[in-house]
Amino acid sequence: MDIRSVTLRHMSMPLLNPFTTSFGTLKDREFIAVEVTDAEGRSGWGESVAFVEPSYNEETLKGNWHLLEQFLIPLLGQAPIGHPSGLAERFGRIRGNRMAKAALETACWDLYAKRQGLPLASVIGGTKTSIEVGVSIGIQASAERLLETIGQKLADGYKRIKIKIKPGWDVGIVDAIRRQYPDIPLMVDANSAYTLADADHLRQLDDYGLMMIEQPLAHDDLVDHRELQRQLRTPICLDESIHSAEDARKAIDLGSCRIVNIKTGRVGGLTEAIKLHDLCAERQVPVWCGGMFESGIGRAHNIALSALANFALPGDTAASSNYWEEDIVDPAVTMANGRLAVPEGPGIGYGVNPARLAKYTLHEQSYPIQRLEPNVAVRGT
Ligand code: OSB
Ligand code: MG
Repeated sequence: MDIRSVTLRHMSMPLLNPFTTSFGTLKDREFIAVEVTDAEGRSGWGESVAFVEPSYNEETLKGNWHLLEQFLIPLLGQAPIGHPSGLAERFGRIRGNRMAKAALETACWDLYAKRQGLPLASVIGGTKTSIEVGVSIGIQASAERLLETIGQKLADGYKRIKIKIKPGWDVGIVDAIRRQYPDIPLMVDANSAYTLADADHLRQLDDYGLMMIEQPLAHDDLVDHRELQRQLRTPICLDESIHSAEDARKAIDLGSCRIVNIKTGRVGGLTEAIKLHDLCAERQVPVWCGGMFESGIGRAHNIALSALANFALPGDTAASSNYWEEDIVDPAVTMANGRLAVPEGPGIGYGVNPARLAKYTLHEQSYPIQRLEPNVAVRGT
């Protein structure tokens, strides 16, 4: 691929409804949109899902910008890029900072697929033509408000409901939901709000037929999750604790979880996400695609990834209308009967709308990539 420039845009899009988790409330989604452009003027798109504050993980929007500008974009220019599956290794000399890596790596995957004239989903081996969708609902002001929101999302057609929980907003709330909706596919996500000392309390959740409890314990823990899983009938799903296929192997071997949430940003890109998917498939551990309030760009990548066969459970890949008054892609991501179609057009299959992109851009910067002759010796490679 002959990549000639990378453009970073600091975006800010207002969420339709503020979203509260055990770690805070979000009103405007700020993120970095990454555009890579080749010699023919084709563009590939990715987005960094890092938040402004390091509250979900240690990465931040500004930290990602720094990593991209000072380290990752220069690495792109260091040697010719054949296939995007080679980028993970090239970025491997940089520790961590997986969301920054994923932002640039996924943009290159989109460009690669467009150059092949193929949908990204097929390029990565996806076989589904549509995917099942769930929805994640934040902590609400009251139980009544939550039940009302659940009712709306079920009417919209979402195939499973996930609610955020924290101490004081957990067993009682799940009980209230089950009284009204005894049979809906339901799960909870704690975003690390508990410790092993809460095991007795969390065991009460076993009475409610939940599909899973997501990330109950510390973001960096596998050992206590193992102990908790031994005490719970409800499957534990890990999100924050899994950064790679290797982490998943260890978690599965230990018995720390029975389900894995895959987020491309959290694991450093599509190549690692696919590896993680394949490892879990081999171990017969179902996976599903998590969400990070992506714009249409990241959402389109999530849809392509979810086309892989072992994405066996509905993901947090809701339609654009769940988040935005207007999305920055055309067409908006829409759902029919609880499913999203996997696009058939080249690359991510959604176009970025220039006017709406500009409207939500706070700041942008382009970085030229020096053209390399294939046989030029490159320092450090
Ligand atoms: O833990 O899955 C999570 C959003 C931001 C950060 C972390 C999480 C979430 C969600 C919402 O649950 C997923 C979405 O709808 O994009
Ligand atoms: Mg989660």
